[in-house]
Parts: sequence; C-alpha cells; structure tokens
Amino acid sequence: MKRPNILFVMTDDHTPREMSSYGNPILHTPNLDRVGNEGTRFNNCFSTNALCAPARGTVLTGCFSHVHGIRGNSERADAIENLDPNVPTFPELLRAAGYKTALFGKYHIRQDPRGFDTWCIHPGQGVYFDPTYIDNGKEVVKEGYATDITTDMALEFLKGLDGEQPFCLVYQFKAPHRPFTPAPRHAHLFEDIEIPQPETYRDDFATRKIAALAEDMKFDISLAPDYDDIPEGLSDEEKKDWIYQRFMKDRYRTIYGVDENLGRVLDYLDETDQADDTLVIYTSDHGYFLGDYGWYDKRFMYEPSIRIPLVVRYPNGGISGNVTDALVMNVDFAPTILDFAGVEIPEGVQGESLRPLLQGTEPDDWRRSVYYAYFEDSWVLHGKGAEAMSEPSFQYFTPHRIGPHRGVRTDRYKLIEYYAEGDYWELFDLQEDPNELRNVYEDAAYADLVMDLKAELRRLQVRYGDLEEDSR
Ligand SMILES: [Ca+2]
Repeated sequence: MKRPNILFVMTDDHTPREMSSYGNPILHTPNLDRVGNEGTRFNNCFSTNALCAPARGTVLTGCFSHVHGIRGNSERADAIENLDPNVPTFPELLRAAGYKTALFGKYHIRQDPRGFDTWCIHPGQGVYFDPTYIDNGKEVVKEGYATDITTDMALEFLKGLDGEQPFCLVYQFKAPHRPFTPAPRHAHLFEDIEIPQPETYRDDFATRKIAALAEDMKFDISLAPDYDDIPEGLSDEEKKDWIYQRFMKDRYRTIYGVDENLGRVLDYLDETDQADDTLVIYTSDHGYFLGDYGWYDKRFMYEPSIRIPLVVRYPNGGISGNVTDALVMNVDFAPTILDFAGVEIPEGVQGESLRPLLQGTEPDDWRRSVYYAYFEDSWVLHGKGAEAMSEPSFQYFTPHRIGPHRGVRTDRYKLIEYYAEGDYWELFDLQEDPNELRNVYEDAAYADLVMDLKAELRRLQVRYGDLEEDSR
C-alpha cells in the first residue's frame, strides 16, 4: 500500500469543549469536526504534562517528559530543558525513511527543530500580529495575522511538492493561546451571545487545599491587565463576569480563525486528490481552565487541563466514522504516525500505536489507566528558598503556585499525589463527581480503592521509569 502523507495539526491550549463535535453549542468548528466525522473522534485523550514545551516534546518523541528531557517551560534562567538529542522524533524518523518533512508555526522548544527539510517557527510563544518567525534559522517579520500566515506557509509547502515523495507536514498554531487576539474579521463574532458560566465558576475549594492556594490562577485577577477597556464602576463580581465573557469570546474568535484556516488546507487536499492518502491528526498540547473553579491556565491534573481533542482521518487507512472512549495519551501520537508510515517504532517509545482503535477495534489488553506527571518550572519557593523546601510547607511555587504532582486516572477514578507538599493526596470519583469538587481521599469507604490506585500509580511510575522524587 502507498505510504500515507502525514498532516499533523496542533493548536495551543485548545480544549475539546471548544469544538462542535465534542458538544459546544455556540462555537461552530466545521473543519476541525470534519476530520473526526470522516475518521475517528477520541473522547478520552489526555496530555501527560499540561504545559506547552513538555507536551510538545512528548508529541514529537512518544515519550514522557522525564525521558525526552523537557519537564517545564524553561522559564527559570538556569534551567536546562533540552529535548534530548538521543531521543528520536517522528519527523526525524520519517525523514530518514524518505519523507519530505516540514514544520510551520508554533514550536516552543528551545533548540532548533530537528528532522525537517524546511521549517519556519515563532520564537517562543510568538505574537498574533505581524509576527516574527525563525525561517530555517533566520529571523524574519511577516505582515498579517499569525494563524493566516502559518497556513499560507503550509499551503506553499504543499504546492511545491513533486507528488512522488510522501510528505510529513507539522502545522501548529499559536492560537488560541493568550492574550486571545482574534483576526479583525472575527473580532465581532459572538457579540450578542452570553457564554454560559461553568458549574464550578464559584468554587470554594472546600476539600482541595492545594487548589485553594492557587490564587494566581483566578482569571478575574490575573487576566485583568490584558484588558484596558473594563468599564468603570463595576463591583468585583460584575468585573469577573465582564472579563469572563470577553475572555471566552476572544478565545472562540481565535479558534474560529484556526477552523477557517484548517479548512483551506483540507480543501487543498481534496482538490488535489490527496485526502484519501493523507493521515490527518488534529489535537492540542493540553487543555485549559475556561473559568472552571474561577480559573484560567492549565498545569493541574484536573480534567479541564489534561483533556485534549483528538480527531484523526485517513480514508485509505481503514478509518471511518468511529467514536471511541478508550483511554489514550499524547505519548501515543508518534508511534501511531510511525505505524501508519511503515516505519519501525523505536524501542524507547513509551506510547502505543492507536491503529487498532482507529480501525474500530479496542484490543482486550488496551490500557486501563493513564499516567500524569507535572514537574513545574522551578523548585524555588518565593521568598523562602531551600530552607522552606525541606519542610512540607505551603509556600508559593512559581508560577501560579502549583507544585509538582503526579497521578493516575482510570475510566472512573483519579488519584493525585502532591509529593512536594507533604503527604497530600486527592481522590475523585469521576462518575459521582465529574467536576472534581469532592476529594474523598480521607473517606474510609474508599480506603481499598486508594490502596489499589496507589499500587497502580507506582506500577506506572516503574513502567515509565519516573522514579526520582526530586529529579532536579
Ligand atoms: Ca500550550
């Protein structure tokens, strides 16, 4: 069989809740949905470390953060967060197997991209308007809106191909990362619509003491500086509601820009008769708190932060119209791509190929739990330093005061260990409490379950080799 082309599409911080096909009644995403409707939609796909750079390392390598080397976002001046050159990436392997490889848009890994015949990326986070790009090592400024420009480059690459060599195009958007800045043509969408507030908008954190300390996660406090047009004279509650509406609408508008642009690329594949032979994957690096618990941002192992969209299409690969609830992770993307391309999956890869799930069959021995590990960017506690580190204190971790934690999630339960803050744990019954408001770790009725889940967490730590208590 002809080797498939690969079109890997990734946005920044996009949640499944912000797609029509996952149930959003307001934001219409016909092109993002098209991929899943004509292929497979995954209802339970998770990021294994909900932060930009580590998640991107995982996608490229099929390995967890502690193996590929990027545990945090390298925000600490002395941090060495390098993508380990000895851990191969899927573009490198595809290129060696004869694929023409290209990368455009957001990359957010400190070192230059490896394994691409051509690349043009935003430095770091990038900006939405008249963005700077690093074009194969050389800095250039391109006029216009980042989502459009990244797509123009992707299309230019596709149009320049000879049709003989299969391609692997890694096409990644800055959107919808904050500050959520839409294209002018989308700036007035949703103007007359009131976005509903999430059920947990006013959480009191009664049973989650670490979460209660994450003051900096509150969007009405932390996002206020992003807006210079907040009306005067609002009460604190009114101001929070005003920011929420604006924050959500601007996000939706930037996502609308992504959907529209992805449509241009999918249309091009149709027009050139390449759609049937192209494996299209759409996902995001991690999720986002959309006012949940009164928060924005990500990092915590709660559902809004770790859930990611995953839709996959490849008509000639035996994929059509499936929806699956199987537990999958972003470590699975690289081995899936290699599997379909007929390239041997390196021994060190920690994910599994999703091919059977994509083709409509869940293997009997498919995983029953997923692993999560957030390492934070720094062990430095604000104003305290090493002295405070030695005790189970509740000082301020940078940024957002979210200390390192790890956990296991099954189809029904989630156990989280905050190992740097004393022996503090959380257990949620996702069936009874899908919003994760009631930590039942101390509840005697769950004692046996806690024991089982702790054993499962330790089993996964051993299996994936994540055993160091303090890996810095
Ligand atoms: Ca991100």
